[in-house]
Amino acid sequence: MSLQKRLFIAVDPDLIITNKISDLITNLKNGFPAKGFRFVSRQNLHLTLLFLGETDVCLIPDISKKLDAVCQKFSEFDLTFKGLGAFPNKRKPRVLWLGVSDPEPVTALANAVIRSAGSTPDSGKSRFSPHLTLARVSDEWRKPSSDVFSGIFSTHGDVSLGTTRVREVILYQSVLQPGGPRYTALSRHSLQKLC
Ligand code: 3AM
Repeated sequence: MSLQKRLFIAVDPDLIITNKISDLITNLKNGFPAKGFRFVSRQNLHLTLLFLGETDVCLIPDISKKLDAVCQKFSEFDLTFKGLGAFPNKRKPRVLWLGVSDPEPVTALANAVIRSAGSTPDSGKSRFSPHLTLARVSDEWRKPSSDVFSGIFSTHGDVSLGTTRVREVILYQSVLQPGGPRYTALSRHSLQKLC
């Protein structure tokens, strides 16, 4: 049996934005102390470009090579985190996320990463919607009557956390553990420097 790792490809917010997101999560926890939220831990905050799932380890060098090739074609860019959103909707959220106000560069990068992995952007599972996951909501809390969610969106819906410079794309391994996933960077791929 071949060895597999659970992989995904992401970009990370810089330290200043990570601290601000972490403060926002603390505010959400204090303002809406609902047991049904599983907030993302500080060290796991990232914006996923593509989830690869269980992948044969012998494919990792090729994935890294393809990410290098993609990153040679893209320059560093700015990403501004703004606004709370939810999947599948704000009334019965399963995932609570932080949006971006300038989606074009990160979407172009994600679509190139998706293509390099052999998928077609904008088709079903691969469709990219830029977001940074803040929390996951357990099923018993996904009630339409819950005023917790309307409170969250009316208080923090327009939150504006500032801009991060995206300088690299990271191939992560995700190990699922009872206390939450542990993410390890397997390779880092620099975008082209801005002059
Ligand atoms: O950063 P987000 O939350 O968008 O939701 C998981 C996370 O993305 C996603 O991969 C990222 C790192 O775990 N993910 C996990 N399992 C998934 C699956 N089966 C998945 N995405 C699609 N299909």
